[in-house]
Amino acid sequence: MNKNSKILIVIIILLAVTASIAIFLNRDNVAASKELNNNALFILIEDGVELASFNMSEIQAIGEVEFDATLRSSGSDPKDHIYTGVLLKNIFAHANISFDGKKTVVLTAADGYTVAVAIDKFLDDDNVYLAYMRDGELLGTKEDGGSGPYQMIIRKDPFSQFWCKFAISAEIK
Ligand SMILES: Nc1nc2c(c(=O)[nH]1)N[C@H]1C(S)=C(S)[C@@H](COP(=O)(O)O)O[C@H]1N2
Ligand SMILES: [Mo]
Repeated sequence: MNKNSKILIVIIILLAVTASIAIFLNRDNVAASKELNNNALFILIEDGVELASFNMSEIQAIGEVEFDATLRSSGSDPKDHIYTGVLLKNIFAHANISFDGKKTVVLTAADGYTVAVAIDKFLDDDNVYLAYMRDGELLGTKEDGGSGPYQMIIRKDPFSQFWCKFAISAEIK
């Protein structure tokens, strides 16, 4: 075997070892990020009083559905996606929070963004969702370039500026 072949074999072995370590470390990352996503809490508030909070598996158990919606990001063409989530009103109902006499639901996000949804729209049958997956992948956090862990989506809204990325709480009042 000549010198060049030996150098080549050493390089190949080094690359294989590096790749294995990367895959191994990433396995931990994937597990950690799943854990982080599942631990993310969504808080329900009624007239200024925090009444309940749920993690991702609790929200899933309330009634996970898949639905399509059109994302209109600033600076790109509208894009249809399949989202996975739960109707926001079902999460409130699950916490036994009453809709009687309420006028609006205000979503607050981790970046300080807030969106108000009128009660009629909120009570629509197939419209206002709390989503956590898009096209089969977790939405991810703001830090890792995602739009979650939770994102409030108004399916029938032609203006997705009324959607709420990084949603952490919803107050009904
Ligand atoms: N938390 C949060 N939600 C948000 C925003 C935001 O800045 N912060 N921007 C809104 C706007 S203006 C649009 S068009 C949609 C899509 O945002 P994107 O352009 O970042 O995809 O999210 C909406 N929801
Ligand atoms: Mo926007």
